[in-house]
Amino acid sequence: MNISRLAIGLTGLALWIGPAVFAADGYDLWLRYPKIDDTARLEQYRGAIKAIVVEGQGDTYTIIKRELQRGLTGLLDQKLALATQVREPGTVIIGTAQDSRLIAQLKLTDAPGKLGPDGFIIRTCVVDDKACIVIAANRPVGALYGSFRFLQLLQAHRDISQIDICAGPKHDLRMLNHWDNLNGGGERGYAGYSLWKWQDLPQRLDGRYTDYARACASIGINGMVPNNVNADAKSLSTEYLRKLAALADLWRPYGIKVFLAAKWSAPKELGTLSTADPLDVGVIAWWKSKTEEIYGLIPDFGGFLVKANSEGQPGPYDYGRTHAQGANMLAELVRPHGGTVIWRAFVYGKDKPDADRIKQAYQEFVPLDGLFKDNVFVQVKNGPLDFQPREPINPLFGAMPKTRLNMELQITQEYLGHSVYLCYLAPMWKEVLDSPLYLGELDKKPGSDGYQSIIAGVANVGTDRNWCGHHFAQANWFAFGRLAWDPSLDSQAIAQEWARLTFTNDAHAIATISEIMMRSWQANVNFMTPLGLNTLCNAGSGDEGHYSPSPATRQKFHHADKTGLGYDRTSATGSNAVGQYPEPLRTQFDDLDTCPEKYLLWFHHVDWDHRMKSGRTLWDELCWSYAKGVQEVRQFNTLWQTLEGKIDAQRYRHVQDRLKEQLEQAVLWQRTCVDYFQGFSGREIQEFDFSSESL
Ligand code: GCW
Repeated sequence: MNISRLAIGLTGLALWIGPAVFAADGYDLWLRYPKIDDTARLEQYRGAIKAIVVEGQGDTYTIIKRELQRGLTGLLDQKLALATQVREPGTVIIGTAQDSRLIAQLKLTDAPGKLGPDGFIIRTCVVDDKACIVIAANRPVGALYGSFRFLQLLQAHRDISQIDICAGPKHDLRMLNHWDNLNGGGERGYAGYSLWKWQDLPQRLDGRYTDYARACASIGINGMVPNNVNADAKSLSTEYLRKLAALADLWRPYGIKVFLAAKWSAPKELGTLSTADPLDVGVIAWWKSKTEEIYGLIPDFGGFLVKANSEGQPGPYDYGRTHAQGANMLAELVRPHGGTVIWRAFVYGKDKPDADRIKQAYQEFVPLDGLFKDNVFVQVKNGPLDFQPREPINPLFGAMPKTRLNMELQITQEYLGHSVYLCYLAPMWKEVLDSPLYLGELDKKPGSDGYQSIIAGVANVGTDRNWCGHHFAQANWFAFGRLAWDPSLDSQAIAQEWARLTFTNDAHAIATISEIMMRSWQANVNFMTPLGLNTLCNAGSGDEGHYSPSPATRQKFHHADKTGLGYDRTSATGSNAVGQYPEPLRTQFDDLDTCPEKYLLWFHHVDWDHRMKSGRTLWDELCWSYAKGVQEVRQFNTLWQTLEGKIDAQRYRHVQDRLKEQLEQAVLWQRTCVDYFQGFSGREIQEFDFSSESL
């Protein structure tokens, strides 16, 4: 065959199979925009959406136009006109009252105040006697969020004959923390390498930076820290700040603000100083000029995130100063620029008096309440230990009434099976987000940075083609965005919405996918760390760390002995960590009879023969939990098989393979832990028959 004809033939083939191949590899996340496959809906949409009017000018409006054209062309499978005025019914008008004459004339009175700077309205309105859909906001970025939401309604086949949505976010700053190192590696990342190619910046901008921003904006994420909290001082060097500025410029129109994780010893490492004492005039002068340099390059720089005096990181304690003194020094410097200092409360380490590590953050931070400047946030992990499969809420929430606290969640599955286990995290996050202790934090006074509330999630994205390693890990990125916007949302509703956008609108598939998702977290808890156990995994900071079972090396976390199992944190005989909780939680956790069984071994050392609510002894309940966890994963495998042919083969097989591996892991966890604990209990291992349970 003639070579050039072969080449043409291959190109044709690639064009032909291209979109299908890419559609199924997960790269498009929940932004796939396939043609609506429900004929009645498609007709409704085609009748209701005929043209788009975007009157505003500027980069954000360009992005809005591009996204709507891309989305609507895909979903409706027809080209859409960009109009300048309302010529026919079915015109979609997008913008703000300031930028759009059409929107200004509608006088949407409930917009200001309720929506805030980021909210939006999507509403069916009559404009110039024609039925139109209006997407209105107070700022262009709100119109962008509204446009994404509108496309998502269509992707989920929602009825749009009379829409009236008015949505403003509950958290002002909804941010991702990337634990990425400057050399392209990352800490606790399980989806390939870091997305940020520092060596290519600022000249070369990888196309994924834009797709990342699109994905973030589509779920309302508006802030990010690109570098690891175990920071490298080099990220504050002029060379790296220029690189960061290029990213900030690219992401600004998407509404994404950049922050930096700052290393406390930077004045010594980058400068010529011999100290990093926050009260030293030379140190203050160094940070001042650094801060000014940053704002010169990035005028809307968000501020600093700091991990200090924890796990070997330097900090103000090295100089006999407190966290407040450290945070306030930086806060004063970023304040004139509207910046924020986010100071992490995840502290533990050497020279600490209390043997029970989970008490340390409270002990160090509560006495500092009222001493932090008003543009400081103290960033607190959801639980008091460290992103375990399940933890009770961190008692710092509610304990510092004069300080703004913000929650740090972990989207990356450090302790929940990396990118191998299917584990939908929204139900776990909801346990803390719904707690009155946390909800109180959202009503504190805004600071000089304008923020009343922040929420941070440790990101799970990397260079893997599907961004998150496991296709279902995308759901956790999505759910984080949704809950950051509105923490009162229901986990199952988010799961179903994600399944519709990401996979299909087929009713059986949505029901099955969301069913697996909703059961997944508890299943993982059961086969890893049931009944309030924690940290039974292997140690290590590399890729394999915190993955496999290793209870024998974790005595100090589970305290197993001949009499029983669990960590005594009671007031009478234990470490009295319960004393850090307000009433009624304190008494509830302290009492063996009222402590919820999901936290039992977190707070109590319990006799092997203790009677559980099920009627089983603790030992039998432990065996049952591990067996139940394994059984659940076995069922996920069976349920998933019912989806063959309902979703594309590529993603079907990928998930199927991971579920098989998860089952092998679950069995390994069960055997290892049950055998190990049997060495203490000396009791027989019960077998459980789950065969009568339906799927
Ligand atoms: O969960 C632990 C991780 C560390 C991490 C630390 C932290 C960034 O094992 O890798 O360091 O928490 O949150 O600072």
